[in-house]
Amino acid sequence: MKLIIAIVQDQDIPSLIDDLTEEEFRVTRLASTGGFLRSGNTTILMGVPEERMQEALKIIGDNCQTREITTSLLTVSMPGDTYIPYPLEVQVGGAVLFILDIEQYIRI
Ligand code: 2BA
Repeated sequence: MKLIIAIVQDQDIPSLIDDLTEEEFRVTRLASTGGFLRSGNTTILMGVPEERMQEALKIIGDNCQTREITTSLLTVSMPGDTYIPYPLEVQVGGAVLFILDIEQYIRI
């Protein structure tokens, strides 16, 4: 058994959860926030049998798109304590995955 921790853009979540649950994967979703953009994203937790890992990764890959996001997070400081927003383009996603070995999976 493996644990997939996946950080996914909110827009991709409805179709991703539909496809995973349709294929009888168990999923928990948590509201999360990216440290860099400081905007909402979703973290999903999935306990997956090893023999179904490729299937799970394919569904995640098929549903999570890469997007270019323009943010004005950075500022340029000017004389007199004035800060001018500086547009910055970043590429977000598809999904960021952490995959861990699970010692035990118990449902009582
Ligand atoms: P954010 O931290 O809001 O980052 C959004 C996107 O901004 C990142 O996309 C990346 O392209 C860029 N970025 C992040 N930190 C940066 C930095 N210090 N300098 C320049 N650009 C930076 P992704 O890499 O696709 O990450 C999407 C979200 O996944 C992140 O949102 C964060 O919530 C999570 N994430 C990514 N890598 C992570 C890691 N190593 N540990 C924990 N969370 C991670």
